[in-house]
Amino acid sequence: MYKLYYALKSASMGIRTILEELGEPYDLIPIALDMDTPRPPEMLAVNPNGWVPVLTWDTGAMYECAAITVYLCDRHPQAGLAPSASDPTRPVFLQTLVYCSNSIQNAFQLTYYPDRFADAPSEEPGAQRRGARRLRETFTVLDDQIGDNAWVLGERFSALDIYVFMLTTWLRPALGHPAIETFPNVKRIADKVLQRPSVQLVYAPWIENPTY
Ligand SMILES: N[C@@H](CCC(=O)N[C@@H](CS)C(=O)NCC(=O)O)C(=O)O
Repeated sequence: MYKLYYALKSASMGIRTILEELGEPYDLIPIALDMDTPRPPEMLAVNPNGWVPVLTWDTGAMYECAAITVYLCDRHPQAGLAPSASDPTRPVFLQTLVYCSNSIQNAFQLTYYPDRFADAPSEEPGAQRRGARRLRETFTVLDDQIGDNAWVLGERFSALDIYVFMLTTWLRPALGHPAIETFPNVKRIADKVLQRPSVQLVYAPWIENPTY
């Protein structure tokens, strides 16, 4: 039985979607995104940063959304959510997942948490503007990589498609972010991922109100 430290709007929604796709039982532990609300000590023991997602199970625990994604896919290979180590698409699976986490998520962080990147409050709007431009740059690289592919990896659906979908739910033109229509290949895949029952369940609050 998995335990997922969970908050709406956060990267923990992607991990919950993967657990739904795997058909694995899990408990959600609700966490306030606001860092002023104290985290449970057992969560902080795993992730001293206090961020979600944190995943625990009978014999272990970990954080970092991309790493959890790989771990879950490898632990439950029968679901076919990731190419195996010997599959020719494994390198691009890992590369793209790390790019999403390291470059695209980082650009989001500049816009959502500018205080972590600016030396003074007066410099925060500059960090936000740079983050919004960085979103355009990094999503464009992903969009070009996808090209005419049916899914990010080509013909095959994978956890990477869920990850990319999750990233698109954070795009807010009202915050200066590019609109998803700017990246038609990403949008084509996000639209298909949205149809999956797992996504309809987990993202119901976002589907009802995309600016929730
Ligand atoms: N690199 C981490 C980032 C996790 C992260 O930024 N989580 C956000 C929600 S998406 C969070 O917990 N935010 C609270 C905060 O950072 O103050 C991951 O991918 O798991």
